[in-house]
Amino acid sequence: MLGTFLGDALGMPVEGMNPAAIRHRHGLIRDLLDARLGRGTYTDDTQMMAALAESLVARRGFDGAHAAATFVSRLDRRRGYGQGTIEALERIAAGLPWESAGAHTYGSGSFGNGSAMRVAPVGLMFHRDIDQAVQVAREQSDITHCHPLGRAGAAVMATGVAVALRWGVEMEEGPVDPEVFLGLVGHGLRENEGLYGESLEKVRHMLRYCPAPEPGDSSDKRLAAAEQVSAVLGNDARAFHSVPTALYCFLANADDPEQSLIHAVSLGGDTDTIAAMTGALSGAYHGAGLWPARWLDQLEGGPRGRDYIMGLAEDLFLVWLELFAETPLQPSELRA
Ligand code: R7I
Ligand code: MG
Ligand code: MG
Repeated sequence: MLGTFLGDALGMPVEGMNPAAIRHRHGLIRDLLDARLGRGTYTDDTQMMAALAESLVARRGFDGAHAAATFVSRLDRRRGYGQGTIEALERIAAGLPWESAGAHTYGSGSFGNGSAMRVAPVGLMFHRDIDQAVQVAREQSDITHCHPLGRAGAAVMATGVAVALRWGVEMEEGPVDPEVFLGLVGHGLRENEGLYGESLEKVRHMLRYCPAPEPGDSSDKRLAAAEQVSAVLGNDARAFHSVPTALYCFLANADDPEQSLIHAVSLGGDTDTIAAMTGALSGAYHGAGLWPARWLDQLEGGPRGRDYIMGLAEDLFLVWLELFAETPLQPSELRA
């Protein structure tokens, strides 16, 4: 949850810029930059993630009507929400049932990344039962993003967070095997979601042929690699052009959460969201202890800022402990 916030805050100031423009204006972004609402502030990505966590805690599990009402009550337009999400939340506020509020957005429901960027708490809460994580991820997507490709993006991200958390714990942070990881992430996909299957294949390919930059790499080499990754995997606000990119950023930098976010932001496009999703994966794997203090110190405070998010994570953990700590692991072994 902190990883979502950090990636969001690091990427937000350059959201929408391409990799060359980012390099020209800022060089390699390693530190939180000044922004419209101030350095270290969060956007819709963190706000919706927190709202979902609040609802999971309050209802001790997923309750669609409650989660939808929480999204509505937390809506703050200054935080840069996607248009489809705003429309769905306005319909819910006007009394439409949450199951159908987003049904006609963009014709047949949104496939934006809005329901994937917020889903980390679902992956955390249901990490012992990945089928359930996938199911809840799809249900919470329906509130705003009911296009099959939007739902699948949320399912893939929740699975990624669940597997990353389990890998960190069960394998004692042993090195992540990208083949096994991506195989598990693809496991919950349905037949009509083949596009994600292809994307996961492209992630494998890019990990092999375009690995993370080395510390000594020239700025030109980094830029060429960033342009290649964003061209092949995508870097825009469509779920299928950003969820696979976040998986790549995590897997290419699985031993170094700080670098995973720096790498994600360098790819340009939907930088806050790709970095937020990368942060969710890196944070689930490593825990909160490896994030740089210079970033944590500069995160927005206030009523829904850093300390609040950390407290919310603690609350979610306590609910998990009470309800799910005894749940048998499904699948029982990650390597299976
Ligand atoms: O998904 P959503 O909440 O947006 C999240 C993004 C993140 O980058 C946040 O940081 C914030 O900046 O917004 O909002 P949507 O409007 O549902 O979807 C986002 C984008 O996906 C839209 O602007 C469209 O470009 C694209 N999109 C679609 N395009 C064509 N047809 C989503 N669904 C469709 C579609 O059905
Ligand atoms: Mg945002
Ligand atoms: Mg974004």
